[in-house]
Amino acid sequence: MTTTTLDEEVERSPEEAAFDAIIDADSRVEPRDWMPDAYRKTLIRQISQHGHSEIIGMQPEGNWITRAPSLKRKAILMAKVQDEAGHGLYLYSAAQTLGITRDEMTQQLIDGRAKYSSIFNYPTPTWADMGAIGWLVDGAAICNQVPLCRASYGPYARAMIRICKEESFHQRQGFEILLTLMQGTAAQREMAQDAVNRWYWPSLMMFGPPDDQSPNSAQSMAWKIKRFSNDELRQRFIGMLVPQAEILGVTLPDPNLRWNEDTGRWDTSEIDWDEFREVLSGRGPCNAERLQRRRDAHEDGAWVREAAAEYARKQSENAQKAVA
Ligand code: FAQ
Repeated sequence: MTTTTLDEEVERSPEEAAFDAIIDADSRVEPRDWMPDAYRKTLIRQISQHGHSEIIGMQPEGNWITRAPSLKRKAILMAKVQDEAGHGLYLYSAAQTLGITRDEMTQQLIDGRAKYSSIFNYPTPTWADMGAIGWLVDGAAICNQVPLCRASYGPYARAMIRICKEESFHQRQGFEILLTLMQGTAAQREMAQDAVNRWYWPSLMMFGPPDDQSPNSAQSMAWKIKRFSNDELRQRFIGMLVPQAEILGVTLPDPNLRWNEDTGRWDTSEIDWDEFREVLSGRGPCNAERLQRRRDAHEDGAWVREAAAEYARKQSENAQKAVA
């Protein structure tokens, strides 16, 4: 917390006091401002993980671009996957303002040292998975990310505004895919329900561990990076899904799901946190495949990076000659 005792007040440097004042006033910290090392580190961790999630997150849907059931669906899916690449780039740019380079972040990802969202380690065997990803995964992303538009770090908060607008479109296209399937044949309805069954629990895990096992939450909330706890947002997400599931005609795969008037919360079955930990430690259904694909793409793109660097070198050489 930025609240301090009198003794601490005396010891605070002018820079620390200025930083605390920005946080207390709900204003924005900008790259030029002094900030505590731990604040900088936490932001680099969260923003780079978030950027990696967008980049790895292109793969499960990229898998369906060549097999989308119509030209219109294909065009929409391509646009969505391209949006995700764009989100990755805004986020990497925001992280770069904190002093880490894009190369360092990429290296951490392809070496397997960086985390990315657990959700992208699950397979996409049917077209209905495109609907379930849009509805559930983008839905969870919006719930988690709208409050990040008010994060205390300016470049992150501003990147999130545009990202959230695009995620809303993504969520609606997923909902519409599922709605179309649910209004189709019995086999299509079954395919939609099966996808919802497979993505529901992993989408709840996207919000992170329960509050009492979330080591970063308290400090991130004190710094106003996170505005709500993992469990609060998970509850909000369930509340959003319940009426939408009814409109779709799908069943959320939790027999214990019900609104509890006394607690003012949704009662649910226990989330399988062992599965979450397995996925985080690299042993999810698709972890190895996702990382290998990212490594291959990086190696295959080496010639593009070399050509761009050479072009930039020539441009700057020409500019210098023109000045001389
Ligand atoms: N997966 O103490 P906390 C998207 C890690 S983008 C993997 O609670 P924190 C768009 C956490 O990093 C989806 N790791 O941590 C899209 C920490 O590890 P560390 C990504 C997870 O940071 C849609 C440790 O566990 N969104 O979907 C996960 O306070 C469709 C302890 O956890 C963001 O990144 C997880 N699910 O809260 C793209 C949003 N949960 O670093 C394509 C921004 C936790 O200490 C298709 N991030 N961990 O070793 C956040 O809001 C936060 O970082 C949380 C975690 C809420 C994810």
